[in-house]
This record gives sequence, C-alpha cells and structure tokens, in this order.
Amino acid sequence: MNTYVFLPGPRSGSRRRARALTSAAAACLVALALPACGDSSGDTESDGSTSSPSTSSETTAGPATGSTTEAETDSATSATTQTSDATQTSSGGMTTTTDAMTETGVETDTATTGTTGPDIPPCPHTPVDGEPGIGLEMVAGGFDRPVYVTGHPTMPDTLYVLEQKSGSIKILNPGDNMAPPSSFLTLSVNQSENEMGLLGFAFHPDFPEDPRVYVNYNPDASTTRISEFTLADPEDHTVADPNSERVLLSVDQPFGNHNGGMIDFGPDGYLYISFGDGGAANDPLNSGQSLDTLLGKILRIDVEPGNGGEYSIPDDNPFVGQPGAEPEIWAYGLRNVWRFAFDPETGVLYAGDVGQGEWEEVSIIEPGENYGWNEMEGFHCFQGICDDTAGPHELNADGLRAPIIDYPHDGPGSGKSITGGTIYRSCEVPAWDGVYFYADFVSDRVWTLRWDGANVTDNNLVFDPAPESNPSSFGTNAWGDVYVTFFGGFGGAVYRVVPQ
Ligand SMILES: [Ca+2]
Ligand SMILES: [Ca+2]
Repeated sequence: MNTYVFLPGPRSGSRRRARALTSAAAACLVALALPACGDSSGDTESDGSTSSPSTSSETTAGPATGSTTEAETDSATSATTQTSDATQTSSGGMTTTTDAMTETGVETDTATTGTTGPDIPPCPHTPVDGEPGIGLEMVAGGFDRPVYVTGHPTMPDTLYVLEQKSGSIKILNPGDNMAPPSSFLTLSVNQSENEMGLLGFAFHPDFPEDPRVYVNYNPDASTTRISEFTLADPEDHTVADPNSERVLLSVDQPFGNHNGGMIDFGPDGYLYISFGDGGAANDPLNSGQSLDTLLGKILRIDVEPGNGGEYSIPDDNPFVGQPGAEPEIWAYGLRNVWRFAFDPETGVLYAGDVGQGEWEEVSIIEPGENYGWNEMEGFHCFQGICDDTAGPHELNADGLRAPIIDYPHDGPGSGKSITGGTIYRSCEVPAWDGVYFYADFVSDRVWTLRWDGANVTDNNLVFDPAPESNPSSFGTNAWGDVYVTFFGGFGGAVYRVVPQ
C-alpha cells in the first residue's frame, strides 16, 4: 500500500491516519454481509470487489486461511477478479492525514473519565461527542508477521505484540513507533507451515500480582502447545523466564493448517482456547462434529493443576460426565476459530470462524452449542442437505446454532478468511461503546457490527480496503481501546482505531 508510507519520527511526531468509508459510501455494501442478502446475491453479483493489490500473495501468507487446496483456488480466483472499483476509488475510501496527536503515553493527564479499575490509570482520552468517522492510526511498524496485540493489564498503553514466525512477543512502550529488537519471550516455533508459529497470548487474570502468562504455539509441524511462563522477576514486566515453561496441553495436529490459535481468559477466570478442525479440506476427520477430540472446538480449562494433570476441568463445563465427550469442550462444530473475544462489559463471547469455500461467519459462543461445521458453512448447507432456515443465532431443526452474520467469498463486501475482532469499550468515543470490529485477512476489508443479544442491529463495511494489507488480528487493552495488527507494510504494523 504505497499510499501509506511510514515515516519513523520522534516520539511526538506526526501520525498517519486512515479514514473509514463514510457511512453513506458504505451503506450500499452493508446488506451484503447480512445473511438474508448473502443468500440471494453471492453468486449473481457481477464482481465489484476492491481486493487489495497484494491479494495474489495473501492466500499463501496467512495464519488462518483455508486448506492448501482452497488457497490455490482462492489465489486463482482473486487473480482474475481484481478489478478496480470506481466507487471506491472516487470516494477515496480513506485518506491519509497527519496530525499532532500526542502519543498515548503522554496523554494520561488530559482526562479523568472512564476509570476502569482501582489499579488501572483512568482512560486518558478526551471523549468525542457524536458519531465521528472511524480512523486507523498507526502505532508502530517493523514487526515480522504480527498476529496479536494486547495491553498490559494495569499499564494499558504498554502493548505486547506477537510475531508469528520469529516466535517473539515484543513490548511497545508508550511512544514507541517501531518494533523493538528485544523480546519479552521468544519461543522456538514451526517455520514450515504457513498457519503455524506463535499464535496466541494471554496474561493471567491477576497479572501482574500473579506473574504468569500463557501462549498458544506450534513447537513443530504436528503439535499445538498451550503453555504457561512466569516473569523472570515478578517486579519486571519486560522479561519472561524462558526456562519457566509449564506445558498445560499438547494436542496433535493432523495437518499443517486450521490450528485455531486464540487463548484468553473469560470473565470467570477460566482459560478459553480455540482449536481448528485440524486441517485439510471438508474436515476429513469429522473433528468439528465429534465430541471425542479437542479439534474443531473452543475449550475452557482451569489453569491450576488438578486430578494429577497440569490443568483442571471446571465442574460446570457442558460435557463433564458425558461418556465419549472430552470434558474440556465448551462449544463445537467450529472449523477454524482464529480469533474470539469476550465483551468485557457483558461477557458475551464473539468468535470469527473461517469458512472453507463460500462463507465467513461471526458467531456468539454459548456453552455446549454446536456451531454447524462441517454440516453448515455460515447460514448455508455444506455439501449436503440441512435446515438452512434458522435466523441469526437461532437453532436450526438439527440443533445447529446459526452465526449472527456471514459474508460471501465473492462479490462486493466479500472476503476469504475472517479475522475475528473485538469489542470497543474505550472512553474515547462513547457512540462506539459495544461495537464489534472485525475484518477479512484476504480482502483487507474491515466491518463493525452491533449485537443486542437477539439481533444484529448494525453491520457496516467501514474500510474497503484497510490502510494496510492482511489484517491478522484485533486486540484491546484495559481502557477498551481497539488495536489491529497487519502483515502488510513495514514488515507488519500495529494500528489503533481512532475517531476521525
Ligand atoms: Ca492443523
Ligand atoms: Ca458455523
């Protein structure tokens, strides 16, 4: 994206911003992401996609793309459909501007609103009234395939950024605008499989008082490992002890792709983990629908050892005591949940599930529920007959829980690999409170939606495309700010969602 040249500058130097589509420009595309519209439009629309110029290589570069077979198909498809879009071009879906906004690290004296906890500094932003445009402001560049960003629990403007293939977690201090050479922790990870490496990270819920952190990574081409590490010095948040690893869970991976990758603690203090179906096409091992495997699932565990193992099973997990079912399972029927997120205010769990050939989806995850794969893809039957009449988050006649939205692989508003997002709870823009941001790794589009517990009340395409290619993850901090990592540009960058 050569229109977004990063100019490393001094601590208080100018920042680049990208402005989202105006709501009017996005309005014609909004409906295409809604299930009812997707049904009728996906195969018949002439192509108006605005794929990033770099899509030809994206399908082989992502952490969460489809199987090898699918990737080849996607690549061929995208190569023939990268037409320019007059609307997008003329409307200037985004613009770059510079501004003199101070770094987050020096804004802490500007406001006292939005206190989020006794140990957390007050939200530093001056609240913006009304409905501002959505911007993306670069925080820092120079990362190698950044796949996640999250704030230190009690120092929200100190960010931890994961690099997939270096296996490193790097710390961005307030004001930093380039990836540092040193790391918080570096793991030895698989290099050969595109979707493998260092994939997920979480602080213990009581961090830093409890100096433990958790990672989801692939030490080799046939394993996912969930491990705990401890700070080298409990008073020093900048270094984990590389020799402190405690392996909680080690799961065989039958194929190189579809490894899931997310871990995070829920509001209940338990660790949630996403596992893909193991890989290949069509879920050949039927992992999604089988309760005797951890693949194709979201799991819920207690990180404290118990029953002779390195972790415990919460008593109220939905399949505890059910013969033939793994008690770690929280939800199933999932193809490849690369990213999920809890709403910190409501506890609602949002998951983006990467589709195979036609549909990407967002689901609300509830215990014991079956999210359909491989009988359904989004709201649609997958290679067979099913009940495809269930509305958002409804159960169909077969007991499969529908997503809240899906979007197609082709046509306007499409994408090929969803990057599940996170929920905006920052004091900065009260109007965005509770909005869920999500993106597509291949089409570089970014959307927002609102889920009110029963309906999607809003679903908007807000960047078409984003200012960088390959949005790989969203993340947040204790102030509720929303960040995005991109593979593209400057070796990989971290942006923050800002009012524009
Ligand atoms: Ca796999
Ligand atoms: Ca599903």
